[in-house]
Amino acid sequence: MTSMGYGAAQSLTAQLEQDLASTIDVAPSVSRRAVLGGLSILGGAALTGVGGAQSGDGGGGGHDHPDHGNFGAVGEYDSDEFDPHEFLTEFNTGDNGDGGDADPNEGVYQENGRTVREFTLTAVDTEIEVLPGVTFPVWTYNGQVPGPTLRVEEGDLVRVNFVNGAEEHAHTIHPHLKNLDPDMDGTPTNGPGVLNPGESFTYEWQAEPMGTHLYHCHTMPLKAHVHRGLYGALIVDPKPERVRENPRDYVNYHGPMTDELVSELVDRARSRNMISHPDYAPEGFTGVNEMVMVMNGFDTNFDGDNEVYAVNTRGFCYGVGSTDGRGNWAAGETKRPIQVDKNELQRVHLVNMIEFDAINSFHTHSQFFDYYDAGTTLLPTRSNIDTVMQCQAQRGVFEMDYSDHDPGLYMFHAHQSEFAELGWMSFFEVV
Ligand SMILES: [Cu+2]
Repeated sequence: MTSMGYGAAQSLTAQLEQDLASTIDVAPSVSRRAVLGGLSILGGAALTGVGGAQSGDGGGGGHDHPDHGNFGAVGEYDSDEFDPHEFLTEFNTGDNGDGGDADPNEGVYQENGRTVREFTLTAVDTEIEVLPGVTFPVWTYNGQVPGPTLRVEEGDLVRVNFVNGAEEHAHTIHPHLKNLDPDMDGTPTNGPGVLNPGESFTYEWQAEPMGTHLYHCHTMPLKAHVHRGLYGALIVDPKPERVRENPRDYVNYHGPMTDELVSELVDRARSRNMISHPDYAPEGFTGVNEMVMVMNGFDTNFDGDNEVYAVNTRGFCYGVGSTDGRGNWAAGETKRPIQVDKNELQRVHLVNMIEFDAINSFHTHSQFFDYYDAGTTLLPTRSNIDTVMQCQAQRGVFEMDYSDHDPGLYMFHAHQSEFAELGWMSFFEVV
């Protein structure tokens, strides 16, 4: 039973990728490598249950397509510079530009009685593989799309050293926060305006309100700067003490504020606050698994329409390859489902940064979730839903409980069917 399900899921991922790869239109500036020719072979093999993309002569197409071996496994991503699987759970709580490698809190210090979290974001032009064999020229913060997920606590001062290291374009950083100083808004009309290549500026933002937010470049033409990759998630954790003092600020609720409710809200704030309470576990769960998913897309022929859709940049990156259902996948496998422990609460920070399409959406199979619009309340704004819709810059938190589900693969995807077939199709693997 289980193995057939895994085979079907693998075949579906392979078939969709093959369909997209065989029809994708790319501009001369977008690199499309010969490896795409091998996808039909992988797809055919997977559909007949042969599988084994890693085996033999490098994908089964070696005789007719000797170049395949140069690009890694057929149907797999070649570059590992940006890994959507790592990005899912990487949070930067303050650093001085080394990505937090040495000490994740080296950029955290006290100043005038408040906590400062300092970050360095550098605009860099680079390339990123958005489909196996298709490399798109991106404009990035710190060389990755999405940019680093910044995570701070309510009330902190967020100090961002922005360096424009791009080759030719001016950029800014505009935060979706409640800022009191217009000079820090990161728009062409305010403060330093746009920053030309070689220029830098230090933005200072108030970490208000709590929630799942975002930052992006606000240089004209906006759609180009956003679509090319200059955006990232910005999470503000609630401060439990503040919730206890002013509980009504954290709920869309006008009934009596009982001690029980206040206590529940404080517990919920603790659960949402990874900075102060990294090991906090709500009753009934061994823990919370937090993930960041940024829905995005890429216009590979620059016609003002997306050809590839994704969550966290790479089409089908959370699809199914050759997992055995116990979290084991083939060496070098770059497409694989997101493994979730059924005993943990799954919390997703979902941000829509799609350009050129009015809306995007997130749909779970065999699962319903509670949704907190913008993450700015501690009680759900929508309960027990399996699909949520977001326009660009809309975001939210949702929580899922898989404790009563059988182990196996559960699909999730955009419920714009077209987006799903063009890359935004994924699976959770419940173990
Ligand atoms: Cu820009």
